[in-house]
Amino acid sequence: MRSQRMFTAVDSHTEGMPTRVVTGGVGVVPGATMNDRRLYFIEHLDHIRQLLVNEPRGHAAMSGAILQPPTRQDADWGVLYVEVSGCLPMCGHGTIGVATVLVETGMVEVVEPVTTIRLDTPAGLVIARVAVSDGHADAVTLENVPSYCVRLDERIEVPELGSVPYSLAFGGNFYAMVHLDDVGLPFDRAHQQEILHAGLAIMRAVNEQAPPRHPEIDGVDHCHHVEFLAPGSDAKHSRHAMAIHPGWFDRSPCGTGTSARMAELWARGELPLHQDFLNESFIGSRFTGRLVAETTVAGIPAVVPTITGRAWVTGIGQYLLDPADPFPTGFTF
Ligand code: PYC
Repeated sequence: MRSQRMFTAVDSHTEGMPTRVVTGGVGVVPGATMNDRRLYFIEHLDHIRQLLVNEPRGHAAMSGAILQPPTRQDADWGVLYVEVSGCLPMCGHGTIGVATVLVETGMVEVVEPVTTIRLDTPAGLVIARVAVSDGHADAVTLENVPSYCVRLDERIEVPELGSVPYSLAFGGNFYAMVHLDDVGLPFDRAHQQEILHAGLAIMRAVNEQAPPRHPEIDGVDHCHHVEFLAPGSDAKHSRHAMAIHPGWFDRSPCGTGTSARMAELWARGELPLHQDFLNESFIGSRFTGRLVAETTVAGIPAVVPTITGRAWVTGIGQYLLDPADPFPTGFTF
């Protein structure tokens, strides 16, 4: 065996969605803030993301998180989120995976019944409160970055679909929210290819005609997620299919998507603070969300969401790159 790179990782899944938590092999990414590091990583180190999430080491719906020393004094760890669609500013299921791994590997001081971990993410400080019993991380409640509604009940012209009603909100990433009924599709995994096709067409239309832009986080200026709402979804219990660029579905209920959905429901006056919101994924797994405070983002009314979910450690791996490997950045299929 010979290797020119070796990455160490603890693999996990959060309500069905993988997070490869990279604990070694990347080194410290340059940058004064975690978002500067994200932008540096995208420009200079994207081959590492590709190697870790693409086939044959990953797959078409692979996701990961690279642990870093924090760039701010009030945080315990820094995190860079990587997945097949790129390097996200924030990822909810990934944060639940990271917090679970940090506790279960003893990489943080574990306190029962609740271990609090402060994470420096590209989108801002995220606080993870891990419910721990007998050293096991039973559930994680993360306090997310401020989330806000950008558009309510607007329409977008989408080739093949016509004029589609949608709303758009930020919950760590930008989410277009569309009712499945409005594109004539059922909430049924047997129809996943048509739902994905519609989602990618809507993303393209939003990014071409009205790209969103975060007023405070550099380089957060596109929509790569469409949250298709199932019939009957409301401010207490929502079910959705989350279509993600370049062509896959979140298996988890999507932490940042749940945050965006709660910001949208709050903007409608349908979801008050301190009320549970149950969000269900395309595979039926669940997160419980709550809004815990009101705030602003560059003057825009916003809310602070919490998301509670569970993760499980699935393996520990060392991922190698043989210098003769013909696919040094893997491949997509
Ligand atoms: O949980 O925030 C999330 C997420 C983003 C993309 C996939 N999952």
